[in-house]
Amino acid sequence: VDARPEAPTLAFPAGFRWGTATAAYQIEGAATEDGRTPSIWDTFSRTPGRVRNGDTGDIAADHYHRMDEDIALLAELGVSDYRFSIAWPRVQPTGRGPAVQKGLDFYRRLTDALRAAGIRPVATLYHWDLPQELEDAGGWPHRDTAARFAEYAHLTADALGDRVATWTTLNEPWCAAFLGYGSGVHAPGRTEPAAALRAAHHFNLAHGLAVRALRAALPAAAEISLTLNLHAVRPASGDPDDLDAARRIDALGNRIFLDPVFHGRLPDDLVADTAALTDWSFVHDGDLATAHAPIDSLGINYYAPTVVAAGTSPTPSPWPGTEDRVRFLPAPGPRTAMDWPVDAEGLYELLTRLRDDLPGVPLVITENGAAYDDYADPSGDVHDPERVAYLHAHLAAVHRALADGADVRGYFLWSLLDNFEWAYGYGKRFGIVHVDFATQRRTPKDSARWYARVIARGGLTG
Ligand code: GBH
Repeated sequence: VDARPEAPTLAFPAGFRWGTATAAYQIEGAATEDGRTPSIWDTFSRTPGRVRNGDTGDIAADHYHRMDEDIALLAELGVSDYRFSIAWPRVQPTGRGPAVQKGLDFYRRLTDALRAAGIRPVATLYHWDLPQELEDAGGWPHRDTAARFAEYAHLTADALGDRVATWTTLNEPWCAAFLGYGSGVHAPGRTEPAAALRAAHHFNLAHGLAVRALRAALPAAAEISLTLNLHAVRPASGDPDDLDAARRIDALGNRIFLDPVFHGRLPDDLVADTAALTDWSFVHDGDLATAHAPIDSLGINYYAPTVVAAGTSPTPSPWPGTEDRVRFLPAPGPRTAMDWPVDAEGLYELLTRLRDDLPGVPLVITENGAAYDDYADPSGDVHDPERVAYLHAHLAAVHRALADGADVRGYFLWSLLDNFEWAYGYGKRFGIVHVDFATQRRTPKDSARWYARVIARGGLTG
C-alpha cells in the first residue's frame, strides 16, 4: 500500500508556512494568576450588557493550564508555525515598570515546548488586552500609550528574543481603534469618533516605536511584522457616489494604516474627509517617519468583503465621519454563524491589490476561518462540513493569488480552539478543535483532520 499522501492538484510552494492562530485573552483564562492584573477586556466583559450572556475570559479555554495538551494538538495537525499573543497584563501588569518573571515564564515554557515540537513560535505583542491602568490614564487616544507599548515590546523581546521566530507588533489596530473607541462594541467601549482617529494614529506610532525597540533587542534573523484586518471594499455599483463611498471606507479601513507604515504619509483624502472631526494636530513632526520603519512582512486577517453604497448608517459608527454618506450592504450568498458572507473572491482581490500596491512586501495570511455550529454524532465525532468548505475555498483563492504573482508566504487558520469570541462570548465557535467549556475537553473536528491532510500533502486536492 502506498502510504504517501495523494499529490495535491493545488500545490503550495515548498517552505509555505502552515499554522493556526489564537489570542491570549480568548484562550488563556487564569485572569488573576501569577501577577496578571485586569486588561480593558476584563473590565469590559465584567460590565453587564457588554458581552453576550455575560461571558468573560476568566477561564476561557483554560489554555494557561492546558498548554501541553494544546501543543500536542498542534503537533498532531502537523503545523509548521503557531501564532499566539502575549498578554501585556501578564508581562507588565500596570503597563509600566519591570517585567513580571512569572508572566514571562509562561511564554518561555510555551515557546520552549513549541520549539521542542518543531513548531515556529509567531508572537503578537498586542491582541487588544491593554492594561486597565493605561486605559485609566487615557488609553490609545493618549499619546503616551504608544511609548508605553514600545517599552513593553523591548522588555518582552529582551526576555524571549532567542525563542520567538516572528514578532508581530499589533493585531488589527483598525478593530482596536474603531470598535474600541468609535462604535464601542469592543473594549474599552468608548464612542468618541475623534478619539478613535487619535487612537488609530497612536497605533501607527506605537508600531513604529516598537519596531525600533525590537530591532535593537532581537537577533538580526528575527522577522518583524504587523497584522492588519484589511477591508476588501466593493462599491455596490459604478455610480460615482457609490465609488466615493468605497474610497472613503478604503481610506478609513486600509490606507489609514498602509500609508503611514509603508509610505510615511497620511492619505490626503482621509484628512479632508475627517476635517469636521479633527485637524490631525495630534500627528507630530516625525511621527509618520517613525511609523514608516521597515518591516519584514505584512500579516493580513481576512474573513469577508465589505460592500458599500452611498447612503447613511447608524451611529455610533466604527467609520467616523461617514455616517451620512455610506451605507453597508449585506453581500449576497451563504453566511457563516457570524452572519458574515462566505466570499473567497474578496481574499483574492485583497492579495492581488497588495501585490500591486506593495511590491516586495511578503504577505502572510495571519487569520482566516469561520464560525459555524458543530454537529456531534452519537459517537462524539464533531462534524463541520461548512467550515471545511469555507477553508477549502479560501485556500484555493490564496493559491490563485500565488499563481498570479502575490508573494504569500503562509496561512494561519483562525482558530485552533473554540474560544472567547469578544462581544459574542462563547456563543460563536471558530475552532477546528471543539472545546466543551464545562469540562474543557478538546475534540478535534472534521476540519482539523482535513487541515492535517492539507498540510501533509502541501496543498488541496480537487
Ligand atoms: C479577528 O477580528 C480577531 O483578530 C480575532 O481575535 C477574532 O476572534 C476573529 O477575527 C473572529 O472574529 O466592523 O462593521 O466593519 C476580525 C474582526 C470582523 C472586523 C468583521 C471587521 C467587519 C464588520 N472583523 N468586521 S464592521
